[in-house]
Amino acid sequence: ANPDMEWWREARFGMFVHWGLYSVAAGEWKGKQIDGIGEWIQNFAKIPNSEYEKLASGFTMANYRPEEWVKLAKNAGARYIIFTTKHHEGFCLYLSSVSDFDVERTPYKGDPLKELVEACRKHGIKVGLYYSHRQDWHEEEAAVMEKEYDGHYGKPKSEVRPDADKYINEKALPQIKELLTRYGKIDLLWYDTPMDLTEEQSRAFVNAVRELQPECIVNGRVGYDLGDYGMLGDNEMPCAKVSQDLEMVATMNRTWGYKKNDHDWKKPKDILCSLIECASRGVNYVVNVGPKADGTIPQPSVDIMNFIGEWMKTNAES
Ligand code: FUL
Repeated sequence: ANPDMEWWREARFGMFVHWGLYSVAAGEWKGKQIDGIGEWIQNFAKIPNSEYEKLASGFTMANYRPEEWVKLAKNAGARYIIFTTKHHEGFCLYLSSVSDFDVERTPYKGDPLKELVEACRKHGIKVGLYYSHRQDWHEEEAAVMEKEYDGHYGKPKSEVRPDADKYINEKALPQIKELLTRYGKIDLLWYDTPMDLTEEQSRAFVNAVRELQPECIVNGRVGYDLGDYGMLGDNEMPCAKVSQDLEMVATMNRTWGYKKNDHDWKKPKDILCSLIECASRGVNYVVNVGPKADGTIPQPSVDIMNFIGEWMKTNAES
């Protein structure tokens, strides 16, 4: 049975958070600017794991104030947050017993995911967890380092290592279980880039959620149309009113993960217009912030969220 989609349909607006070791690199490798979206830097700059891992010591989270993040979202009118628990780089933003490539390698003492989930609950914000279920560049079987970036969720253009089962059974599914059993109620599981997964493999990721938390919604990018709502590309807006449940995910500049030299911010008014356009078409809009390694959200993103909040005060129904 599918979960009740009511809260999600009513929400209409969410905030994405992309945070990981790529936030430490911030778009630069060995003094060179690396083109493209920041969270793909390991792939684009072909950084070996042994070197990439060292970024963990710079992931201080020294100014991480999850409650401030949650308030930023809430004040803007967002009803849910989607947080990268593990992006394609394979690094876990929580304490995992399945892999030691996790926050324990950072100077931070604590579990950032636990703290964020608690802050969300306290302020009545729904919790969405992003988990890269196919790509994991840290694991041999799931590395997909050869892929050219071709638009996020389609079939890979070039060679992929075909046997994902080991990674799925020994890392991905056990970690999904951790995420769904250790942090209380999770409202949304957000999978990404199914690529060459088989239907059976995608189904296993849906089933894991159904078994452990039947009320938890699964997004469309789990693959094969098995999720609870449809799928769009990154920054893709449907151009007409739709009858299907859809969600647009959007960046505020040209990257999801923090890049210190990306200053190409969209205008607050344009982001607000996208949100309104989505809502008028019956589509959810999820806007992204990419915090720095210390946990601070870039000021232009804060300004955009606050701009939306101001508009909400006078224009939106509560
Ligand atoms: C894409 C990913 O490959 C990007 O890095 C980002 O997470 C975006 C939201 O989804 O498919």
